[in-house]
Amino acid sequence: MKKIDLRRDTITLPDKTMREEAFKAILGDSVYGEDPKQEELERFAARLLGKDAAIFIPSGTMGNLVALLSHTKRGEEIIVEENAHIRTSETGGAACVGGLMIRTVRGEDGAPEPAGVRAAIRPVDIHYPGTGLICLESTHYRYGGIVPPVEKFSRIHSIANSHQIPIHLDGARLFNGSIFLEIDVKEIAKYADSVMVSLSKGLGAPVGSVLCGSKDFIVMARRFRKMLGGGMRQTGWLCACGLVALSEKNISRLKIDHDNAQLLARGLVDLPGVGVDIEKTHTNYVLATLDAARIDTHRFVGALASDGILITASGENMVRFVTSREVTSNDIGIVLDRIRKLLN
Ligand code: TLP
Repeated sequence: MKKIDLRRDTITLPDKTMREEAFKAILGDSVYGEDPKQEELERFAARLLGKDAAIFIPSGTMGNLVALLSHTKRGEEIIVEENAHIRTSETGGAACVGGLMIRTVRGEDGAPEPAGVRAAIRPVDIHYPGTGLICLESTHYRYGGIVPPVEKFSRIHSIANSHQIPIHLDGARLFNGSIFLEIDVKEIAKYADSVMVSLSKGLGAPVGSVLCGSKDFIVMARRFRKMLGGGMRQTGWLCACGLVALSEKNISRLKIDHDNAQLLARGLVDLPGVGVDIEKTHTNYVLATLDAARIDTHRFVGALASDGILITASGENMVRFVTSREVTSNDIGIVLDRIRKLLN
């Protein structure tokens, strides 16, 4: 029985080109700037994201944390969307390691409401922490990979500028966002002073993220990456995979994942007891609500798992499917058939 894994896009394995490029890479000690592939990846990523410099970091979580540490001072407050990954899913690193307070602003479309951001910025007062940073996220993980409108980012950027507060963009899946919006990734990244992009999700590299920003910011980031233990040595193998991950051909194939998510979403809405908001299915995530009177979420997930179809229960009556290069359109047909049978 073929396993069809729709739990996450982090399950993606390096493809043949990545493995070949990794094998060929000339290696050096990257902590001393002597790994040619890491240098090449960092230069390439900075150009691609429209920033002056970049740094290769072992994970998205560390990339975000390094950004927070580089932008802020202990005791400051950062503004994030209420369900931002930085707040919900990064083990409290901002508070524990950064000594930062988190102020949340809700934003149904994934971007914190600009008026709320404006109101959340602290005035100068001896009683208040200073506002050190505003964080954005695209695509938004908790809201099912939706792509916040860039127009909102632009408004937040103006507000931040007028208060001289920097912006960090958690762009773990930023390329999915640019494909959905049909704009260059720079057109999103330009609203942020720093941006973190994951290489190890839909783009398929085994490990890593790149954090991009100004030259001075990256100098700080190098210190904090080292402090957190993220100064690796012969990174060339990983960075060779990262360069393939960021190639035009590899990025543009993310559209296939989006098409497969649409195929799945459109198939699911026709099934009894299943609801999907097609309008909110922007990228490679499909969130489906299950009618609790007819379907028990955990039994549903369990029944599919026993057939080799892996999905995630993402709340009481909600399941999540994530498409990736490991899943074909044919697999989506199999999944829909199986769910149809299960519900009938
Ligand atoms: N998200 C993970 C979850 O935490 C489980 C996943 O499986 O996709 N920002 C965003 C928006 C993310 O979705 C993630 C990963 C990260 C940052 C952190 O990246 P990693 O996993 O590389 O530390």
